[in-house]
Amino acid sequence: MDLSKHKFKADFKKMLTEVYSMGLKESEATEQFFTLGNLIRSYIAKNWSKTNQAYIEKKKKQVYYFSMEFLLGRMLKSNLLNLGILETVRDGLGDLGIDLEALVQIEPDPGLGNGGLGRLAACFIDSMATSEIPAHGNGIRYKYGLFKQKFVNGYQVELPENWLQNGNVWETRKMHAAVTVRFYGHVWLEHSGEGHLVPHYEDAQEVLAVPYDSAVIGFDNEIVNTLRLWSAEVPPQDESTDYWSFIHQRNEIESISEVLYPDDSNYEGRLLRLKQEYFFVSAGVQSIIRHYKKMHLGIEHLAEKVAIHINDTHPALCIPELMRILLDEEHMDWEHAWHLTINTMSYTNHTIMAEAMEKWPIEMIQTLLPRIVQIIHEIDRRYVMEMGRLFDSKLIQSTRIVEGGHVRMAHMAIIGSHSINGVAQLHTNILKEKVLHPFCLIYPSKFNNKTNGITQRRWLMLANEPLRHLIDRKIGNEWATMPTELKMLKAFREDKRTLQELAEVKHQNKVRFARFVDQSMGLEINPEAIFDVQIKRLHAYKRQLLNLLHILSLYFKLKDHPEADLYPHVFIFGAKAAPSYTYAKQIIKLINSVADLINHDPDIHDKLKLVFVENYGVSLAEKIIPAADVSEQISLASKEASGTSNMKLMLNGAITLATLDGANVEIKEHVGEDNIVLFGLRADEVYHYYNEGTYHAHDYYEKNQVLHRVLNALIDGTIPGAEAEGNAIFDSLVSYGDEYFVLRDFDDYAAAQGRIDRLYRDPLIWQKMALINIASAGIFSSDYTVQQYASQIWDVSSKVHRI
Ligand code: Z57
Repeated sequence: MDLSKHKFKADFKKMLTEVYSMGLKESEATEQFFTLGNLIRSYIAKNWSKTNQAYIEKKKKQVYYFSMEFLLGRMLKSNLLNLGILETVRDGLGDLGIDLEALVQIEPDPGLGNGGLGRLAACFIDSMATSEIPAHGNGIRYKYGLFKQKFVNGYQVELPENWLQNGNVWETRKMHAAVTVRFYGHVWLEHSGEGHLVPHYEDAQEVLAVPYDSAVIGFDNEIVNTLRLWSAEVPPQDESTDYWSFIHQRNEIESISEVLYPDDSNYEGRLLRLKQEYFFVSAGVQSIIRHYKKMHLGIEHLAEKVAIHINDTHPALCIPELMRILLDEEHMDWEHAWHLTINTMSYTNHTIMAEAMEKWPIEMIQTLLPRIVQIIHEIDRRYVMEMGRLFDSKLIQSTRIVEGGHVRMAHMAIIGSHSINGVAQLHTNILKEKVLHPFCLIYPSKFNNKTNGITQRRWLMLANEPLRHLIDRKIGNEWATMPTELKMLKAFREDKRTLQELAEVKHQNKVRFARFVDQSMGLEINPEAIFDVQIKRLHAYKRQLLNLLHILSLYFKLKDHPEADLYPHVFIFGAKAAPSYTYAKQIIKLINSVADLINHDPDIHDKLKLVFVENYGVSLAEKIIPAADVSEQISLASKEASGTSNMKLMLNGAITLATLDGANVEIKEHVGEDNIVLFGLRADEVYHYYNEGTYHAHDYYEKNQVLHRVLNALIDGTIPGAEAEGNAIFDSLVSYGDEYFVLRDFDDYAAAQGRIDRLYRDPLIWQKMALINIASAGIFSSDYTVQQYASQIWDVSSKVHRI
């Protein structure tokens, strides 16, 4: 938008007096932040309603992205950047004696997600608005986001994250758009006068779903889409309501949108979680139908104008909920309703891990959602009947929805959608050939791949301004919306000056991060060292342990040979563990204890440091990623569906140290073997071990001297403070089979780390690798990912930029 600095300063001062009756001098950062937020809202108001009107007038097909999680991160700078007024505002505030960065800190980081899945949804809504896709997010307005992590004596302690404490400037409560969601009670079907069955409900609990809308601003294109998050409230009561039963009801109802479940890639079958899932699904689908009817096209054209996307199985109840509305409220016959439902729905699978697969007990759904359970049974019955004519009964039994007293949500999502996609090529292949192979025989054409992506605007333009300016000087700024233009940087691969400038940018970011570590943890780290980064949820399959065992081996090497030729290293971890995931919490404690040991050992100096940052999340990622030299992507091959921090780190010039898992495979294909450091088992080798049952972890303990010593350190008192954890982890590796092949991959990993150490010593070689990584990262922009969803799954228009 057009905004002169002069006008901005006048607007800002006016808003400050209007909202706070304050002059500049009396105001503090909090008031200034809210003032700026309100000003931004006033700037976008017109385009927001213009966008919505245009969608209705042009009768555009709309996409609704249903996700339990939207891990947005702070929105102030992102909104300013997308509006094209970041520099004007920074400058204008500066004139008024206000530091924009100080205001940025006031905004709470809305942690409405756990990890990759939630952050992907946030990247997608940014990219969808920028790509001019008529698409909106639909989710839950949790009162408490993901817990705040503290380390107390090296143990993870969880604290509530009250992000709404001071209000949320970006949201608008939309009372008139509230809908009612029904739980519990009894339902029976009766013939109506017009010859169809209508359901009657008795004793149902009614919950009022109130939407809070936030603007999703496209980059430099006047588009403003909507993120709609639902909050659970008590419906208006009449005079007959008993006061105390009302209070009781209120507590129960408001608990629905109270808190985000802190499990990532892990299923916990809690009733409240099921309530959450149906709550936002029912509210969202009802509100879509209400909105659709404004176009007066007739319900039979729904699938031509609406696409509903299911982010993992958490919103899979969309399928029976849409059926319910079409059958019970629109009085459509089953076949017609089913046809519309399938054509409307599409589903993304994000994992092959069995423990993450949702399986809800049928009685639980029966009690909570009596009408929905009838519809699920009928979908299942018809599937068995109709497919039973075409395929053998074993295949049908293994793919049906209801089995062993449970509803298999992935099966429902596949049967009820026209598209199912994996999130990286390898992941999609494993789905088709292994995990979902039976479905692939039945519905081969439903399966497709959409490799994940990230938004380069947040993860480079905002997080790494020094690099952004260097790139702009070299190749211009078209990469803001045409990210593969970054490939033009390859022309500078032999240009010593550019490589030197790149090194200086990285160094500057490392100094900045080192200052942060010093201030927040009282730990000095050397910016000349290799900054080796592993940032992601703590999960056994991601193998933070492999990294840690190697760090211990370096430590012992330095103890035995203080003169050993090791390039100085700082190993940086950031990770939250699910509160109920004991093993992950033991690993956190062990890492912290090893950090204590190494960081305080006077023999080690600054050859080796271990930093475990507290409370890793989007805001910390924005600090760490620009400072990273090495990107640890070391999951057991086949287990990480895609990964997305691999893409963010590469985009910021880190070298990937990786197994051939998830999107690492595609990163390798784009940068070439010389610009990535690979190690470890391949996915097919892992499956081979499973089939043959020939992995014997204990042998690696016995035969590998380095490993033997490192593993013994876990149980012989070498690591003070983590005796119990050391023993449990030792047993998991040595005695109980080492489920994720940590010991099998150890030697190969250590050798790969050795290659990193040698490569880093030649700055020209290293910076050339970094440059090629940045230049090759454009293809992993979520702009391209959502454009492919738009054309290949949703059948909606988008502004497609040439790849
Ligand atoms: C989650 O963050 C992911 C998968 C899940 O099934 C759940 Br539940 C949460 C992650 C995958 O582990 C990553 O590999 C992937 O990059 C990310 O989803 C986004 O697709």
